[in-house]
Amino acid sequence: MGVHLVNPSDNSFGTAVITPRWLFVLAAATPQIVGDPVLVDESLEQIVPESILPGDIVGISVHTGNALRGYEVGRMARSRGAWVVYGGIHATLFPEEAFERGDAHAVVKGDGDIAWGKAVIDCLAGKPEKIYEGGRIDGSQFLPARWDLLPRDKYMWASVQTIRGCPKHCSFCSVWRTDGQHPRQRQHRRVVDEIVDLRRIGFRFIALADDNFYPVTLTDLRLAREQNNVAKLEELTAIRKERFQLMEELAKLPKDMVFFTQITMEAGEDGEFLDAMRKANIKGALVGVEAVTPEGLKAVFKDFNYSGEALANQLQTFRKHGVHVLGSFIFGLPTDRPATFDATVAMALKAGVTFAQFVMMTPFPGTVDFMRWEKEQAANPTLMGDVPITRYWLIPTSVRPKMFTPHPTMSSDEIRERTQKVWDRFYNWRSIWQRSACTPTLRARIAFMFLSKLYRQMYAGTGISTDSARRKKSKTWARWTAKQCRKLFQAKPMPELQSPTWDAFTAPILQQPAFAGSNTQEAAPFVVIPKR
Ligand code: B12
Ligand code: SF4
Repeated sequence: MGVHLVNPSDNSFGTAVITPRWLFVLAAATPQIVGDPVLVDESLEQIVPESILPGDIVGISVHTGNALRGYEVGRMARSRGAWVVYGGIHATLFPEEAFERGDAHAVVKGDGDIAWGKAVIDCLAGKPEKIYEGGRIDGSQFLPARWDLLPRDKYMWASVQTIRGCPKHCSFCSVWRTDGQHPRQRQHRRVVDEIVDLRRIGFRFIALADDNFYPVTLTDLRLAREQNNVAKLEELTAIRKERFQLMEELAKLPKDMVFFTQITMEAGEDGEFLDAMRKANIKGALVGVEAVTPEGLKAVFKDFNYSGEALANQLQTFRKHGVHVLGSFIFGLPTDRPATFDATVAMALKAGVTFAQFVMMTPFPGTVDFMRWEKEQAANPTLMGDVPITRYWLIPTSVRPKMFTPHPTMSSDEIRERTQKVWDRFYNWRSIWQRSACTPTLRARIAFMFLSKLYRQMYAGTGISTDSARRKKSKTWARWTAKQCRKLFQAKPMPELQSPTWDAFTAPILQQPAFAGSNTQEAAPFVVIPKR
């Protein structure tokens, strides 16, 4: 009997940019009694059906974009006699779909760190429950990933989560609804221990897989002070203090380490925070710019962002403090007009963002936009075959439209074509060459240029492009380039690197125990053991 964890994907490139963290966290959550799980990341290579044997347990993670492929894998696994368990954001939001379309035996909703162990034990006993409520566990319960199971030559960046949840409420985003608005923060020592493990095996590029690395703004603190809300102020101050402690520890790690995270633009007002980021080697951050006009920002409930000249200044501030920005922009908002595309790319160039992504408006389940759209469609649903458009992820990718919600003035094709032109313009060789001046050496400059093209190309292969010839060419090109790029990210392993010696009085660490026996009905309670 073996356990397999599968990250489904229609696009396999042989090399991937970022490790899918859930795979290595669930590996840590797998009861020791069943041995090490087999990890299959289909963004590298697709699963080999013959590897699944009767009685095996197959855990599949689905987000909306890969749900259809996930269900295919689940049906295959069940037909081979395996137990099939789904988890991940999409399965959390649509558990019934995993049963109907993916032949599930069980679905874990929410966090899997604790619930997965129970599901495995129940499958072993031949009696899985249908639904496991994983809920939102506290930051202190997040399991460290099993990096010892990571294939060494496949990924460019590893991913480590430091915080989960976001206090904002953007209309296109599900994070605040599924992961909550209360930031769940991991203790800095646990984050650092994991990073040390990764540096030991030769990873120096780490994506901090956080929803929002800056959960407490200066405005939040000021408001709590003005309202004389002592409890709130203490809570916010403690969260902020923990962020600084983390950054202080990151700053002590080998100087060749590079971190990247996701953050709101508000951090641009907080020079102290940005300086701490720079010292901590957090060299870049994805900033959700979304729209460059006040109307656009209002449409997505993101009025806390700046527009116009103030926006350019705010983004430049990151750069001045040594933090590069990957600007993320959305096209297809109801307020967008043909002129918006040019204005956006002009702003991206003017604001000096180092990378940019231009995504097309997609109503993801669990978001305010999705609920609004579903309501509008209820009376007279648009169908594609027998699939309502509001279940677009069930439409085969070859015929799935690129946009789902009609725009008041532009057709989907127009938006797609204009978006593609914006990508082409931002990532033309000349612009990339100019931006590559931010790197210290010629080698780094060349690497920067390849990476920029790879980023654009991977997107063209899987995102906006509808032309299958272009998609195929993109994929072949991306596969080759990804392999070359990975070598640039590789570092010499440092097996001698030690974690800091932590203060014995900091909170103890929760670790998963060995499960007692195969007929255990309840997941054993987590034991508290001192670490180091
Ligand atoms: C880091 C991140 C990225 C990174 C890295 C992705 C990677 N390779 O790992 C980057 C920036 C590249 C990225 C890209 C995208 N992302 Co993203 N990303 C995240 C983020 C912030 C954290 C993911 C993470 O690593 N979490 C840490 C792990 C441990 O948590 P987890 O994955 O949730 O897994 C836990 C549980 O869900 C559960 N679980 C998960 N799988 C399984 C399976 C089983 C069997 C079980 C039992 C349990 C279980 O247990 C785990 C441990 O508790 C999430 C937000 C979030 N809070 O989830 C968005 C998120 C997943 N991304 C999202 C989106 C939309 C995207 C993009 C489409 C954005 C875009 N427009 O291009 C792309 C798609 C990329 C792709 N093809 O996968 C959405 C997905 C929405 C949806 N309904 O599908 C999310 C939820 C954010 C949002 N705005 O709503 N992303
Ligand atoms: S888009 Fe970013 S800022 Fe807005 S709710 Fe989601 S994680 Fe938070």
